Amino acid sequence: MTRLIDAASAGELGEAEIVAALSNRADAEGLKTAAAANIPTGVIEHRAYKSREDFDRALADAIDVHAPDLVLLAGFMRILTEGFVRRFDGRLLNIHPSLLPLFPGLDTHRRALAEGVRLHGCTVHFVTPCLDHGPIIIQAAVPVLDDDDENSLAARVLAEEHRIYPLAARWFVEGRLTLAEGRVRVAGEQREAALIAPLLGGQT
Ligand code: NHR
Repeated sequence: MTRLIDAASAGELGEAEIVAALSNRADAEGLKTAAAANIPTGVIEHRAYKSREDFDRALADAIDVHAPDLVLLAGFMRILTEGFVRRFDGRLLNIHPSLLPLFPGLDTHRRALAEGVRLHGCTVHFVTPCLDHGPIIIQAAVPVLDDDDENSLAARVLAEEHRIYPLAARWFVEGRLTLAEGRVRVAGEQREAALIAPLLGGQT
């Protein structure tokens, strides 16, 4: 969330203006960053609702107050119901810390290390009711190094998350993303642009 706010301030999101920052956690770091940037913030505590449907409806209502064109999940850790996802169909994005469809769900860095993969990374995708399986917009790959632990690997992936999420948001805002048959097309980009693969030569 902090990175997206900083990106917007730096003009990296094109014409986009961040209209609100909402969280289910009052202690989310991004809320402080948002408040400091004079962006309206809100907290919708999931524990205050008796079902996922009720929480999702309250969250969706809080989002709609700001009438956003695009909704970005950033570190959001509650699985969203079909009703929520449908309400924001085609304008709800997530960034996931793995090269999907590998390692959907939680603990992706631990699982990547346990499997011994040599390539890991992150994925920005449209959110669908099927967790971490929506159409993919952009991915970044990073090497897994022999000495990596969860923290070092997570940090290498995070640096790429910070690069590709603002880029995907900018493409959306510029109207360059189209969806057909479950695949995303990015208008006016080099073919390779939606795959970021830095430093695969070996250094960190
Ligand atoms: N909701 C839908 N419908 N589809 C997606 O693709 C979603 C989603 C909600 C969140 C982010 C996701 C991630 O990229 C995300 C994608 C939380 C969990 C999870 O298991 C899984 C994936 C993601 C976020 N959450 C537990 C739950 O019961 C709670 C875990 C916790 O609180 O620590 O909701 O990683």
